Amino acid sequence: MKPQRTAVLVKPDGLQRGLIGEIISRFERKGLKLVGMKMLNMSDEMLSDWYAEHKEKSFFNDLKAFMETMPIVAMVWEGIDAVKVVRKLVGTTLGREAEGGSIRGDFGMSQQYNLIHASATEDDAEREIAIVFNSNELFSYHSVIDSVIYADYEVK
Ligand code: FUP
Repeated sequence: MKPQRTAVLVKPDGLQRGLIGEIISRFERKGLKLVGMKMLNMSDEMLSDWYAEHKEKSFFNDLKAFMETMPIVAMVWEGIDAVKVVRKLVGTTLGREAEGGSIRGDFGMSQQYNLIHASATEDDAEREIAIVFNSNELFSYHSVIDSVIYADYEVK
């Protein structure tokens, strides 16, 4: 099975709440590999591309304005089925209904202030990664713990 890459943003509320370390730690403990990370202010143009599927929605401008209030932390995580795995760790959109044990379920109450974004599909992941990262900002490296994270047959 080929590892996938998926995009994560810790949003302005996650930054304010001091949850960056907690979030990174959850993904690390799961066995995912960090292959890119940066802090940036997302421009209106970047956000319009990022949230293109919500362009016609009533909350689109509000959401963009919120995302522009301060820097966000963007990351790319790698692993087998990483898109699905990260979405599960993140939890459903509305914090107050998200499953306990998930990031939104453990730390959030809101729909807009839901702390974190994670790519919904492999195509979204590819598109979103390209919005924020240049190819020389993404890394491929051997992780010494891979041999205890996956069985040999899973990574062949
Ligand atoms: P998710 O994939 O769980 O991040 O959520 P969606 O793609 O459905 O929504 C994208 C972002 O829009 C969410 F993070 C929160 C925000 N949103 C609102 O602010 N209001 C809404 O009514 C729905 C979504």
